[in-house]
Amino acid sequence: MRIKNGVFKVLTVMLLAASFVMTGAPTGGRFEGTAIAKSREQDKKLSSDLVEAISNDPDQRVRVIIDTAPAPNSGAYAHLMARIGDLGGVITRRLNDGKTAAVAIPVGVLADLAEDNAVKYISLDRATQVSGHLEATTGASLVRNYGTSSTGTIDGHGIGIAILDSGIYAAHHSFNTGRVVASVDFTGEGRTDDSYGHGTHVAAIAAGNNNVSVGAYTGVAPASKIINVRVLNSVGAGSTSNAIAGIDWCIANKAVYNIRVLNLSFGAIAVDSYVNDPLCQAVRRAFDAGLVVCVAAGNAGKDLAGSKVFGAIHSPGIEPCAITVGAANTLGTDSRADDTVASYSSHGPTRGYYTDSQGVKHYDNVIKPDLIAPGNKIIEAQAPGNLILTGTPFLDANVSNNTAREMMYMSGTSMATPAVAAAAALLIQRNPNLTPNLVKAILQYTATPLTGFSNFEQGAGELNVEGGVRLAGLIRTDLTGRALGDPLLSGPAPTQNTTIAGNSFPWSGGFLQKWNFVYGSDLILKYQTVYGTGVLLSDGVLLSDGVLLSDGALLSDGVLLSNGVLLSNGVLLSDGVLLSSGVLLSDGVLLSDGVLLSDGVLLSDSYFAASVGASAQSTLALSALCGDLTDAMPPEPDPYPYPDN
Ligand SMILES: [Ca+2]
Ligand SMILES: [Ca+2]
Repeated sequence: MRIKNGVFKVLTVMLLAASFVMTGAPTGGRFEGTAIAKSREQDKKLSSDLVEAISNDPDQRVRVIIDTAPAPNSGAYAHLMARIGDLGGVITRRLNDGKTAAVAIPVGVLADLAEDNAVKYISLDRATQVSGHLEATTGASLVRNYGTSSTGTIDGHGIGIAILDSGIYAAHHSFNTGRVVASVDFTGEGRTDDSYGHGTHVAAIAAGNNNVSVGAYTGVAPASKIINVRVLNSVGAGSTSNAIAGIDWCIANKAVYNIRVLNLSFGAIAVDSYVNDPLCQAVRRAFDAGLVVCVAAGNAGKDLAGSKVFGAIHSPGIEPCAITVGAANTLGTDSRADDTVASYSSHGPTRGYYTDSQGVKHYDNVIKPDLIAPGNKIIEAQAPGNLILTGTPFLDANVSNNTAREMMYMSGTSMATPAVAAAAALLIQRNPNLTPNLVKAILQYTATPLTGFSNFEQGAGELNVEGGVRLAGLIRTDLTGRALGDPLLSGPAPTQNTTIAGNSFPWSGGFLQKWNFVYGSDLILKYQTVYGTGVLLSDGVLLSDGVLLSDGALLSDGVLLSNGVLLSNGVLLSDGVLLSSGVLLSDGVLLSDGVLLSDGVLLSDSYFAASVGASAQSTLALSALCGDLTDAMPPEPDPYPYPDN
């Protein structure tokens, strides 16, 4: 249970008082001298946050608790109850043998009501909430107290997350105050706000606080620093060169803002091999500089007919060093038992290619995404008057009349990615020495696989912040100079499952290589060379002409390979798609899902997204933005403008 911090209230009252002085005497009847005197008299019967609410917006309906003086069977009591109704109030519950009433009522009438002798005291019915849906279902709410005396609460404090997007509406109360520590524009428009509406939503998923709706929309890392790197313009478009400039700015300024994580919720259809793709090369530079780079997988998981499409991971999600994120659908419940992969979430393998001197195309065919996270119909911060909402007004969640507290729905791998970026920030806060490779390994190892989806759809599984932060805290902090096979943990091995919302799930227990999945407890018990710098996590096992190579230099003995392996030319070596446990899907499932058999040859119900025309792409993009039409997290009205911190 979380109660608003009293310190914040005091601070806010001071700020309100200051603004009152600066703006001079307001006009309007309720601020006339006699009204002020009257309200001060009645303040004794009103809780201080209600007094503040009256001055903020007298028309706002609030939930209050009214303590009454007369006996519940008296005439005075009956008169009071009738008066509450006359003033527009609705009694929602009677408590304490009727002496206390829970009432929904316009806040502006409460000063008058408090004059009634039958009223002893009126206080705000302060909503208490365990956590918001996003925090709860990712397991983020479970790790807040996993810190140490040196880390403090695990909420991202001190860690910088760069949001490379369409800008951020920094005045939204989800970011109060001063959370956006830097804003820089690379679009040439000379602004860093968010008229498109995408970046504000993305930033709030990663780092929004609990101000609105009593924490219903708290982000995964609600105290982290937000770095607003605007690379998408007012219509949500950007160039590769803008994005590269933004990434290079983050590398150059990482020490200034302690930037440890980059969030890239954008991408383009992959054409070039990641080896030649300039955006992938920029991502690699950031990775080499010690930054974790989280990238959206893309929203091309199906065609216009709704058929599943494989091989449509966007660039730079095709880059092996990136953490490429697909979208899960939580169906609005905190439990994972009903979760699925969102229909639009792009599936692997990656299809960037290069053409050799003989004119033969060589496809990358790397297994992606790396993991999935909630991304369907997520309610988060709304930038006022934004273009997305203008075009699709039904995405308005309408939780508040205050534009600085308003929320909207959005869907897509763009929404899934910041949850993972913020999770990475929490891991780094818990164990600041983690390399980007180890962050990626931990996030995949602790992810929980969903039944019925292959690695091409969900990677290692669904984001599990509880398991990730717990494991990060067990990993030794003196990683420099470790040799292959050295102990990785500072203590005993953890229990490799996580319980969220009453359901317990095993971890995936492994992570993806370029063309297969490795698993086994030795991955967390022993230091692996792929956890270091100068290599990629995915470099541990390679294929050459269909022969597996594991020379023991990058992965220790005892690490297991899954049986199903996708060869670099797109042919499946064995008859199955990999599952995290190493168990193979049956041939029938494999075929009906339309996995590639060889380059350019597709099974009946799938095709590459690249074959879809531009207008079809925009239709698919709109469809993804609106999300799968399932149950989702419900709008939670902002009950009252709570003090902002
Ligand atoms: Ca669920
Ligand atoms: Ca609205």
